[in-house]
Amino acid sequence: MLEVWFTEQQAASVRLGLRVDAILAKEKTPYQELVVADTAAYGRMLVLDGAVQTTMTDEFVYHEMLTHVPLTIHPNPRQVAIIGGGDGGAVREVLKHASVDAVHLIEIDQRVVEIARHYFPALSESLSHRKAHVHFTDGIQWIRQVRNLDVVMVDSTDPVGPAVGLFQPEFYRSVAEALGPEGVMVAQSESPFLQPNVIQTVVRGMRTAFPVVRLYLAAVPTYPSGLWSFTLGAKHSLPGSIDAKRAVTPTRYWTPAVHAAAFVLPRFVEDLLA
Ligand code: AG3
Repeated sequence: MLEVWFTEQQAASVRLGLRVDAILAKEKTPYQELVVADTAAYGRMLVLDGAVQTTMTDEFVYHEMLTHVPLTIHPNPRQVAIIGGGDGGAVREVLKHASVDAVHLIEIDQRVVEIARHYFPALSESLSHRKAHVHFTDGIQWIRQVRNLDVVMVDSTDPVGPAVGLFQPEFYRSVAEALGPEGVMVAQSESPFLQPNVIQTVVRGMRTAFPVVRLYLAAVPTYPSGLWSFTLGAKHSLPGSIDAKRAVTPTRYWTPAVHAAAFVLPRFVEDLLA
């Protein structure tokens, strides 16, 4: 029997293999190479430049933890921006917060949104919501000319290709200026096992722009090593606990208790931040 396998080269000597039932799309966009495939283990998958971005089976972990953590830390999030995230999964989660008036998605690659609208309706339907505004432009430029955002989330690819600038200290300082006085930002910051240097770069860069910088973790099985990090920057100290009245529904991973636990770091991760 013929078996087709997708392989991601996650690090110089680590690969992820997923058996593929069908390849649905494969194209070179002006920014990157894009693949959509149905995998046997994790369902439909979006791949950019060889790196798994989303699978339908584990996307909830990543999208819930990227969004609900900063949105419940902010006392009253109304204006939200997502840099990247063209699949729409993060927008879907943001819209679960009744306080949000507008969520702006800043995606450099229009083809990612078009492909998501076709192959990932459960994620991309959110982009048609009346509160959702999609901008096809460079997030680094866009963020420089906005003010008074409440929460900014960086839902980027790895720090290669189009996303490099989203890992620079200058970008975090632009985000801080674009945020209101209670503003919170979060950026996906890779794996403490396979990209510890990326975590250090993000944390150091964010510390130049925010007085409070905290790392938190979640388990995303299709991302390198399965243990994924997010770095949060805030202009104020974080609330001691999440107000039960702010509970978000429905969720499958995020709960107020998971939120609190995610900031408790294993010692080797604490050591990375020293
Ligand atoms: N963005 C984070 C993907 C990073 C995964 N890296 C990798 N597979 N090497 C996900 C975008 C989903 N909205």
